Amino acid sequence: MSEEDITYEVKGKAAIITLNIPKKLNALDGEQYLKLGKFVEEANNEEETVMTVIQSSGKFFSAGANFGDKKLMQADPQDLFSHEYWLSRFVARNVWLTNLFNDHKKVLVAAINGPVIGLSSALVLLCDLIYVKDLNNFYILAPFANLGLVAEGASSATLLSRLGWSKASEALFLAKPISGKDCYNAGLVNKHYDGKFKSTEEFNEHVQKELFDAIENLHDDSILQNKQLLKLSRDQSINHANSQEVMRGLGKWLEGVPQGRFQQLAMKEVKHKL
Ligand code: CO8
Repeated sequence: MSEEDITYEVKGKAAIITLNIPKKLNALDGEQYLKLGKFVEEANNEEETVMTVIQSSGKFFSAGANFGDKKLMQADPQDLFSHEYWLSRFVARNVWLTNLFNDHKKVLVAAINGPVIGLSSALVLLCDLIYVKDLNNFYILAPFANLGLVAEGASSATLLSRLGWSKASEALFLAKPISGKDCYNAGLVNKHYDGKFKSTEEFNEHVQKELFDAIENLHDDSILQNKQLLKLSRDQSINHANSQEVMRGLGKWLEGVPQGRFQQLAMKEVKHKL
């Protein structure tokens, strides 16, 4: 029996979503982003939980969109330049996923075991609490400018609000990785553990335990209402960025540049500068 690529479970007051594709650095194809979104939706509707934890496996949290996505690779070449294809596979999916993360009712936690790239990094930037296994083995890479794309997942808004203009400029204009230390100094990271855990599983367990301790004896409804209040001040910028990004992104796919770049990545002809 093959192992599940993404799993979902409820433990006490938390829904736990785990990315489980370590051999591909937890890169996600279109179907897997859809599955992740459906689990986030399920977690949103849980009656007994106050937190949703997204965790991963292996050495990367997620290397972003899977450049070997079968639906993309096996598509009719004509489709790859059509509005119909990209409206459903890109515009609708990104708007939906970004909204799901932004509008999530529970406290959204990312337990980060390693680097995070592309659309996955945008989703992490929409999380409320971010715990990092080892700052020295963590970076955020938003390589859109290197792929002929534009910011996704409202990252044009969240990179600015969470890292400041200068780091957001480096990330988006120069496609530079933002180091764990820079993320920590900018206030993005709640806590890091200097690599004291031997495995990602051990780290994940520890983060869950800390979270359960932290919410013990707190009033669930106050937590959830405070989440709604806190996000009020960011909703407008996230929603505006989301719609602007997908319109510009659609234009890029119709021009055809990203298709070629994805193929080059898949053939290992190009690499990102790290
Ligand atoms: N997709 C598929 N497989 C991947 C990916 C990926 N994004 N990243 C890594 N892998 C695979 C590699 O192919 C390799 O597999 P194998 O062992 O079978 O050859 C394995 O993971 C290990 O990778 P590397 O050997 O490359 O590991 P390195 O440590 O040398 O390098 C890097 C790590 C720098 C992360 C490198 O793998 C890399 O650059 N990956 C690509 C990252 C990337 O560009 N992701 C896409 C970001 S853009 C995005 O997320 C939004 C785009 C929207 C697309 C919408 C489509 C419909």
